[in-house]
Amino acid sequence: MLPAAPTFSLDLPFPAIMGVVNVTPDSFSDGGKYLAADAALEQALTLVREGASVVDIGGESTRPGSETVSADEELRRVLPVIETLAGSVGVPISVDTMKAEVARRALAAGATIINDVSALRFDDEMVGVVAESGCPVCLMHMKGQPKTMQDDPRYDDVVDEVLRFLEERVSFALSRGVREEQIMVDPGVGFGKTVAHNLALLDGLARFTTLGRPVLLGASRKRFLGAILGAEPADRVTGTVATTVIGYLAGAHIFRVHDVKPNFEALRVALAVREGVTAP
Ligand code: HH2
Repeated sequence: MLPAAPTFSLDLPFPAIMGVVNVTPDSFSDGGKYLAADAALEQALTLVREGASVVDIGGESTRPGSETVSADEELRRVLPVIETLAGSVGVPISVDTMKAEVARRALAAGATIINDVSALRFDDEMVGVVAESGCPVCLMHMKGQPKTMQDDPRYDDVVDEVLRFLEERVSFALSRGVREEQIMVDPGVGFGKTVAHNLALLDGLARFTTLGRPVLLGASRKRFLGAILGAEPADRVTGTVATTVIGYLAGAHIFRVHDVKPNFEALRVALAVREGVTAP
C-alpha cells in the first residue's frame, strides 16, 4: 500500500490527472495550438472527457530559454479562456503563473488553483494572494530563471537540494499565513536540471512524500525523454506514461500531462494492481 494522501483543501481523487492547455504561441509542445479561446476551450473539454480532474491554463511559456511576457499580455491570453471554462468545464481550473496580478484576476474569473513555478519567489505579492484567497497552490522547484536555467545546472545531491528548497518554501508560505492544507509540492522536472538530474529526481521521488503534502509530477513530453528516446515532443507520450507509472508507485499524487487518455489508462491499471479498484 502507498501512504495515504495528505489532507488537501481541494477535493481531488488521488491519483489525479492535471491536463495542460497552454494559451501561448511558444510553449515547447503545444505552443500556438490553443491561442484562440475556442480552441483552448475545446481542448480543455477533451482533456476532462479523457479523465483530467483539473485543467491547468498557462499564458507564459517557461520552457528553457523562453522570454517573460507582461502581465497584460498573459491576462489577455488566459482570462477569456478561464472565464469560459469556469462555467462549463466541470473540474477545478488551475492558472500557471508567477505573477500576483494574473493570479488575482484569474481567481476572480473562476480559477481556483495557483500553479506557481517560482514557488512564490518571482512576485512578492503572490504569497498574499494565496493566503487571502485560501486557494490551493503548487510550489515548484526551479534553479535560476527559465531564460538561463539550462546553462550548466549543478547540484551536489539533486534530490537533497530540491527537497530542502521545497521544505523552505513550505515554511515560508506557512509563515505568511498560507495553510498547510492549501499546499502541494513539485520537484520541477526540467527546470534547471540535466537529464541525469531529472532521472535522479524520478528515481528518488518517494522522498518528496516525506514533506507530507501532495506531490505533483510534471514530466510530460519533456526534453529528458527526448534525450533518452531520440524523439520530438509529440512522440514522447509513451515515455511520459512510463514516468506517470513510476511516479504513482513512488507516491506522487497529481500528474500534469498534455496527453490525458494514455496517462489516465495507465493510472487505472496501476491503481487496480495496487488497490484492487478500477478508477482513479
Ligand atoms: N512544467 C511546465 C509548466 N508548468 N508546472 C508545474 N507545477 N510543474 C511542471 O513540471 C511544469 C509546470 C513546462 O511545460 P509546458 O507548460 O508544457 O511548457 P511551456 O512552459 O513551454 O509552456
